[in-house]
Amino acid sequence: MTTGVSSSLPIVVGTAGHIDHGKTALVRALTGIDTDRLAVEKQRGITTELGFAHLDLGGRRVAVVDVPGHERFIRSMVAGATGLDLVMLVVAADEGVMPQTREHLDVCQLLGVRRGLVVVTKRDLVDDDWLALLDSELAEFVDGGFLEPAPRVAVSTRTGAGLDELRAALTRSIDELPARAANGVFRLPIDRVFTLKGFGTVATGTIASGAVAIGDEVRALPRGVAARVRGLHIHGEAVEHARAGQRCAVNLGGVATDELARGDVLAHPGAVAPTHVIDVRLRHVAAARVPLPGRSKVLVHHGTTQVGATLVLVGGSSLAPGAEGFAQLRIDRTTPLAAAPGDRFIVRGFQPMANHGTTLGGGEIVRVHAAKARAADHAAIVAGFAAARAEERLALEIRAAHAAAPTVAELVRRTGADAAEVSATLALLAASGLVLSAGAGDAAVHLHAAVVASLEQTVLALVDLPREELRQKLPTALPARAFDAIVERLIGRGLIEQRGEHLRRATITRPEPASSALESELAARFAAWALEPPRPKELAAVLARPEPQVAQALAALHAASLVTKIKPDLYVASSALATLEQRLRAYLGAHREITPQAWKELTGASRKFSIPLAEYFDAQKITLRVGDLRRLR
Ligand SMILES: Nc1nc2c(ncn2[C@@H]2O[C@H](COP(=O)(O)OP(=O)(O)OP(=O)(O)O)[C@@H](O)[C@H]2O)c(=O)[nH]1
Ligand SMILES: [Mg+2]
Repeated sequence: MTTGVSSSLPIVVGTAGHIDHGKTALVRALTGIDTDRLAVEKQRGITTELGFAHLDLGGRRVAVVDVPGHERFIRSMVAGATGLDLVMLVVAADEGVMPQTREHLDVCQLLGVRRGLVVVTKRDLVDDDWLALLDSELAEFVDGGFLEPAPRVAVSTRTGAGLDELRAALTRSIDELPARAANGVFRLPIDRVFTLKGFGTVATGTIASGAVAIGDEVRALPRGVAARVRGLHIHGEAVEHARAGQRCAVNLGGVATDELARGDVLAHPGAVAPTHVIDVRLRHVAAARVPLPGRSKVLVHHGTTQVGATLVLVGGSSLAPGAEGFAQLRIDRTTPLAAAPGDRFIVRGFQPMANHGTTLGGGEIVRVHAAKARAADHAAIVAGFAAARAEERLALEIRAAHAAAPTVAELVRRTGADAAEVSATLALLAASGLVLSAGAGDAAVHLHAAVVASLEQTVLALVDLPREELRQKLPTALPARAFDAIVERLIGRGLIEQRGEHLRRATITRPEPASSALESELAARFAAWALEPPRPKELAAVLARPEPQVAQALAALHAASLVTKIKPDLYVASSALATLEQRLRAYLGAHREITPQAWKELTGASRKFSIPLAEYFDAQKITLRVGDLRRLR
């Protein structure tokens, strides 16, 4: 309709709100497009499926998604709200806040939508006094949520009142949107599949992460149906490639329309592995009447799909309304999710709550392909992953794999980061001594320093043996090239030697390795010791190296900020300290203060270490000591 549109922004604006409050009428008034296409929608005057349009504002084009308000179609609403940049929460002037106004606002909040506007519709039906009253009700309603600072605009699609003001407010909000990251592996959750005459199979959706180009091989997950990208369209215009945040139509070759369905996720072959066991950070909606039990059957909404799952709380036996905690989603076997850490999700129950529908909560995925939460320390492990920055999280994944040293491709499937990002982070971790890489290129495998240290001890304890026999005594998961790397390191350090096929303890002592080798070994040891390292004066004995060299290496690590000085005779790995700080902040965010006992549990360390660590955070002005307790400063 409009010509001269200079660019398509990767921005999606969506509606939300109670049934019949005027969402579709608003989209039509703004875009000129009637998104209620289906006969049933026209007959009954309600929206049953997602509607798609586009909006031209200030010479730019953005995508618009219209969602149904009826409680029965909440599945479509959640699919539509996933990945929105901006939501227009629609409230009819004559009815005010209704159950799905609340539920939809909660869904948007839980899905991580951070910007929006409140649009009061049907303003022709009420007078100014009523409108003023409603506005104060709405101010209270959005108080404390992401819409608190959002503009509120009253419009009528009957008279056209307020529409110019709304367009101006939308333009301003779009200008202020932060740029969206386009990194990560390509994933496109499909929201529609249809056949287009002359083209064949077409699937549409908003790209959740990464990028895709014409000619790419793709798979529709979870079933892995193969297809090839023949064409790409954004807002009806043919393009060569498309990236995260863009709504696009993908023309697929080699696949029939009925082999695909809404809820499938398009991805590049091997880049995404559907997962059943997912660790999450979960918020229970404040509108709930009762705490969430330790274990319940739920429906999980992720991307454009809805699957059955068992929700198991981790580190607690119930979750109060409005509270946040860790949990595990055990997805039904037949419907694994093409999920990645950082994805958002919603969980719903089967009993509608008064005034709110069935949305129980939602949150963020912490870890995919997780181990079943049985071990007592599972909560601490999940908390560690949740608090970790990108490099630390990769190191934690590698550590969790133990001897089954993962390849880059496996780490891509666990993190959702693409191969280039994973390789760059691995290079940093290898340089800091936290990770040992063995082999080259795609076949290279990666071991955590803590695992390397324990495997080295095992090897040293097992020599003298033929090399192959020794390898068979190590964990079967250990790849041969990782075993070779460990043996070579021990030979390089002069601790063992190979005679024919036999590995045995070294008989001749070699000159000490260069200081840089000692530094990386020390860094790896510190990372493995985490919060409970030996004292500096014990290090020389532990490493079996001359004291002056060890002191020099420690000083070098300190200068490089790889270790932090807690007090003169206590240094700890900076990465472990950063993780502890994040866990401390999270704890104090939730509990206001921490007791000595809770602190000891949080650190997982003995008093010998937990006390100086607490004093360190006091000295850093992160915590304030009040008697026995500590608070955030
Ligand atoms: N008087 C008046 N009526 C309106 C206005 N906007 C919408 N309506 C009427 O409200 C009814 C519902 O409008 P829709 O746009 O279909 O509502 P909706 O929010 O999309 O409904 P669902 O998609 O089913 O949740 C229709 O009869 C519209 O004509 C308005 O500004 N003034
Ligand atoms: Mg509608």
